[in-house]
Amino acid sequence: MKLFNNVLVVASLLLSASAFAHVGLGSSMPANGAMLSQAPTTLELTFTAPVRLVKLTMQDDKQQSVPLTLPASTSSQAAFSFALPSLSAANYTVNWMIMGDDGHKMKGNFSFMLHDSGMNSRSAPPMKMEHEISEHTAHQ
Ligand SMILES: [Cu+2]
Repeated sequence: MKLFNNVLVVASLLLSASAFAHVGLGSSMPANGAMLSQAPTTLELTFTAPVRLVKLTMQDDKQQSVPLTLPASTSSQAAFSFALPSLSAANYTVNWMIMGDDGHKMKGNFSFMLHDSGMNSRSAPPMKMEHEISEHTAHQ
């Protein structure tokens, strides 16, 4: 009976995994959770299959939008690149919405942090390379 229950659990896990096997964001530049000390000049998104980018917005943690120009092309592509205006130190969130060739819309977001270059900060925070973005408010 215990074995039977375990088989059921494994089977339902497999089913739910395949239900989420749609196209998604493969990687981005800056990467999700990146801590940058130099402002990026381009934003790159690479999806796991060619998609149409339906919507793309970027905000800092004060809800100020960063203007992005979506590509004019309506054909599907896997990789997108955008020129960024000069960014100031803040936490940024990128929200994307895509439509895959199967007609499914998917959306998601990722975040990265741009730190002050530190030139005029009186006491630099201790070096800590992999803190969570949620921790970041604590060391401001
Ligand atoms: Cu940080």
